Amino acid sequence: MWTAITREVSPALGDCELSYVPREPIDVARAVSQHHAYRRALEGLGCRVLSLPAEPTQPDSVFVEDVAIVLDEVAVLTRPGAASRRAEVAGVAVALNHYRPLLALEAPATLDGGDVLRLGRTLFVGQSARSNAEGIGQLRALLASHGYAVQGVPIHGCLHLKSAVTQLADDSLLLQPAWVDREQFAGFRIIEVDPAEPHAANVLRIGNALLMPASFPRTRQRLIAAGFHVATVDVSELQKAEGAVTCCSLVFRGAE
Ligand code: CIR
Repeated sequence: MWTAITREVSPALGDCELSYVPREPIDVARAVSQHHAYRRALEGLGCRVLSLPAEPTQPDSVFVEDVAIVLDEVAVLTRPGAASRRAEVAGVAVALNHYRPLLALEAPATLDGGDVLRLGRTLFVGQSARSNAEGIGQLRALLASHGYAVQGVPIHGCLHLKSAVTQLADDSLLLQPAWVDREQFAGFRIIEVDPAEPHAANVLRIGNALLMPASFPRTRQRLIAAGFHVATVDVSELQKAEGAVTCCSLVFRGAE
């Protein structure tokens, strides 16, 4: 059984942080209903979904992925790179405390969960504007005794590592070659996003199931042609806040 921790959309979503996406008006009511559909999609893929209440003073708090890294053995609370997002950690920590022993990164470390791609026992971490060398170093030190390697990965032109690459199956990745070097992932079968859909690399994998935004039909077609089953969800208003599908949940095994 999978558990997914989510947080409902803040009424302040329009005041979100933005880095590589131009600001445009966000229809918060529509974002709320899209997020509702996202949670139903997670249930459809076998998750028990926890919905934390909306945080009116935390515009980006729907993007729970950035405040923790949940592994089988422990969870690590991050110190988000955007100062405006640091208050989001505490509420998710209360929820996670029921499922895993908690570790935490400390200043001057910064690190966003969106930069962390776990492939087997290696955590690849994007060297982004949000995740600094101290953050990567602290993560490495915290997880070494649990048998994880932590490896920094250069990225350019996007917010997080998982904007550029996510996992499709044990041996397969979906990747945007303009934002991350595919040579970083030697040994994996790599499918590239369709060039007309630069933001399409963010796919949420739950077991053998995949979920991606409805707005990337060409990339989805590539995945179907490669033999994958891919569910879709319309997250257009969350995409205006520079979010996609992995960022809205923390999915992990366990807890009935
Ligand atoms: C931010 O800039 O922090 C938010 N507006 C978007 C965060 C998206 N997080 C993610 O993809 N992991």
